Amino acid sequence: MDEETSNTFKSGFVTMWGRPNVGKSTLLNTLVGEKVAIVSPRPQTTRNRVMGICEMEEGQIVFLDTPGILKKPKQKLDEYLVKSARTCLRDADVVLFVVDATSQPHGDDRRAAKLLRPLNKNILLVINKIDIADIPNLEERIDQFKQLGDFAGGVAVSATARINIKMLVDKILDLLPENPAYYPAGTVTDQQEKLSISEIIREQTLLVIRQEVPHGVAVVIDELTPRSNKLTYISATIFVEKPTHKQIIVGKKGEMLKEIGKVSRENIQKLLDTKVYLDLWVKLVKNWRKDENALRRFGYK
Ligand SMILES: Nc1nc2c(ncn2[C@@H]2O[C@H](COP(=O)(O)OP(=O)(O)OP(=O)(O)O)[C@@H](O)[C@H]2O)c(=O)[nH]1
Ligand SMILES: [Mg+2]
Repeated sequence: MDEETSNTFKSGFVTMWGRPNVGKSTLLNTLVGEKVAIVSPRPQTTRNRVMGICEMEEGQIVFLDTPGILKKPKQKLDEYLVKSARTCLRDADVVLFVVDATSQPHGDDRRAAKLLRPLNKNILLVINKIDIADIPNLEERIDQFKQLGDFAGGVAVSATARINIKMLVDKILDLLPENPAYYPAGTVTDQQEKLSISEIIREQTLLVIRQEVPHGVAVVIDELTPRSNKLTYISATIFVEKPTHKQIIVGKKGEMLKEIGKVSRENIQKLLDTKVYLDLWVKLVKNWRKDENALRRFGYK
């Protein structure tokens, strides 16, 4: 290798793709080394394109997280999610097709794979959650996933236990074009502060609604005012679709809302590096996922 090629720098966009709940956002956070995307055990956690950057000597990788691809968009919000996910594919130099090793390929994996076919992109198959995939025939399962598309390579990983992450990064770098960095060194995400804060509150809310499908939750920051270098005042509203959800989120004597507020505040303090006073409200807006105006108001347009 001559000196010039050994010094090449690579940079490009890598889109996370796959059905809901396979661990795309968790993997993005692991690759970036910081929590930029929210994660929950419920499907359809991610709603916006989230960008996170991984930097190393050999290059800069810009990861784009997408909402998991849904079976059939039923609501206006679902249509928005699919559209937002597909936009991220357009810009991708490499696509990570993420699947869950703990279950067999299912219809949603096939559907997600099918959307990649006409694109003519380099796709890496990423088989995630191998830390809990306690099956004797992992090889066989990997072969089943390989049938879903035409992959430039594949790797079995664990986003939470950090297994084979370096191997994945190397495979991505191999496929990226030689380019100078797209973003200044040290950039981690382009996410606006307000959005990061509302996502932290939405994550904590999803974590408390155990028994109900949480898709009807949206969070809006009504006010964000630094009161001094040391204190930021934030007022936020959690919107829900059903009276029962409101009851669950508020909880007995407001206990649940207090807990959501407490953990959210701790996380927001870390993000802003100031003390935070957080005022949280819960409001009912029936059927907002079908309502264009509400979607716009909640930032999904
Ligand atoms: N054991 C284990 N759990 C994981 C791993 N990666 C993700 N998870 C868990 O899987 C669940 C879903 O993770 P997310 O990162 O929110 O999944 P996602 O693909 O982004 O989901 P959507 O945003 O809904 O499309 C969470 O409970 C994660 O903690 C892993 O490598 N091992
Ligand atoms: Mg996600």
